[in-house]
Amino acid sequence: AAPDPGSIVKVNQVAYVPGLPKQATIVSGSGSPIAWTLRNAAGSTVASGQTTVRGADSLSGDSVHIADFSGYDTVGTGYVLSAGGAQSYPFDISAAAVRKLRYDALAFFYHQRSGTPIEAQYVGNAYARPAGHLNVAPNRGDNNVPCRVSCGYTMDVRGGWYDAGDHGKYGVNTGIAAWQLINQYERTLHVAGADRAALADGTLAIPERGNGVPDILDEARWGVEFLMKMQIPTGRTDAGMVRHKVSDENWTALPTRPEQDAQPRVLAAPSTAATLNLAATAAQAARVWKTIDPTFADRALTAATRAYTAAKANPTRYADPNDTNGSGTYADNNVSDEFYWAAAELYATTGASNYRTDVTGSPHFRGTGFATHGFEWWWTAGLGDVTLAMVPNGLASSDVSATRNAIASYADQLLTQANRQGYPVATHSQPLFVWGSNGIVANAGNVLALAYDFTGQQKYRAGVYQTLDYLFGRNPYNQSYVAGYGERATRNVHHRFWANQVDASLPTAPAGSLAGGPNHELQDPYAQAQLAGCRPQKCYIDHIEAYSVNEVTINWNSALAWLANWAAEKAGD
Ligand code: 9MR
Repeated sequence: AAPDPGSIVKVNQVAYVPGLPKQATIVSGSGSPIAWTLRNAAGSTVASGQTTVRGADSLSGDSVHIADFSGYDTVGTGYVLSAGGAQSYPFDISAAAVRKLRYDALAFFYHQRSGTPIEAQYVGNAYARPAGHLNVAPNRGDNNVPCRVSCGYTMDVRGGWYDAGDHGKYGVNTGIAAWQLINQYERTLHVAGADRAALADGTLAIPERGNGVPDILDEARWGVEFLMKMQIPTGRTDAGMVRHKVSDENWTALPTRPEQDAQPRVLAAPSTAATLNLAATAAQAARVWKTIDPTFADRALTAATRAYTAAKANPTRYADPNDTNGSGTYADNNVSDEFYWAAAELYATTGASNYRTDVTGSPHFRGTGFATHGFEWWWTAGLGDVTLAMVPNGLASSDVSATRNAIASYADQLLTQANRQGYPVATHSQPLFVWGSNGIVANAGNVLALAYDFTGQQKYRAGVYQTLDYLFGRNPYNQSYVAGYGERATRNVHHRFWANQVDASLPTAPAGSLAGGPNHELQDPYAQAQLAGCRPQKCYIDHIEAYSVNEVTINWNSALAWLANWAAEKAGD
């Protein structure tokens, strides 16, 4: 059955941030306003008022009112909002939660590392595990992986991050995830007032802490190095291209810890998209590591250049949409956006005229990709735009302004669309709740944040925190989609190790993991059985088998980490 929606008073059950709008959604069929009351932890009424009637909301099927208690701004814990005879979950008024989430959301990446032990000293005993995929029986290892369609050689592709609840490692979501971590740091070099100290060495619990390099870059490098290993060596057919994925030959059961996975590992054919993901992120890395580690920066630029050249020679090598035996497809047969992104990164890093020609000649130039979408693993033009809008480069200033304006216009579309909803959330140029909708929501929040960076307009800043309100429980099921945050937070994500629901000796999702979220297409049997006929925002269930609504991925968590970091930084403005 569909989840119990809980209290009719839906709030951000984690924390509203002081100085920002504070709203709740109340389910009520009343055609006239109803009274609301805000009480503090001691039970005293600290504010009260009347709701605004919003009426029928198509995304949830609920009739709703809005309570606005923005005027109350005293920091504290244990607040409860009452209306229509019901009480909300308790919540705080404080920036402490987003300040913690900026690190918890990044910690997700260390947990997902492959080929290295996950050590208790960094994650605690419950989350520690031996290294996966190093060829220690019964594990097959990524040391010498053959091609699924024989290629006459093997590759050593140890390392990287498992993308999600399975043990595949994929070029196209490693790329955007690594880019978002690096961009989170690179933003602090170029956006006035951005907080670089918050991302310094020693801020994350990872083995590299204390090595003199910002921890977020150490984590991102784990992804970039993996993409470089997936590049076909010189002298081989398709040299310079990047293999689309390395994964199990067949799906494993729930649970399967990484080191117990006995499936053979196989390399997929190279894809243009994965190759351009390496070109883009390694070019970005070459820029950011130039002074931090010049040797790595040089190696990255060489890999990026080779990849770009190979992609141009092989522009239509699409991932196989039917290769679903032991891994997902991440298939995408429009790579014009990846070409633009890679050219933009290479141009920002090198200033070379051939990249400039490719950038200015692209149909995506000046942010036109933002006409329909923000950015996702399959739509990366906007990542190139963010770089060209943020990082000083040789483009005409009118082109840079046009790019910034395109980002702000898209942010306006997002706000207009959100403000029509009963549970307002920026998602997409059309409100879509598909596989990974919470990743789409978090990325839309990134666009709002960037619009604020470029324009300083408060409406965009408010939109970022409204995005967090939705993810933290102001939604039809009172569901916090961030593990460890809120009274009713996601626990049972689809994951082969965080599989407490099927094996009590295993943990639930670690704090800061973002669940995929509502998906009206219901693409797994469990969700289909439980949620048939659901309205879009109600197509969610916190169950380990419901992979099309409750998986986690590196590319959704990278979007959340970027957003939480921004929200922590701007909380005090
Ligand atoms: O995030 C991906 C989503 O955009 C697609 O619609 C979906 C179906 O193709 O696949 C998602 O990615 C999954 C990948 O294919 C396999 N590992 C788990 C990923 C998250 O569910």
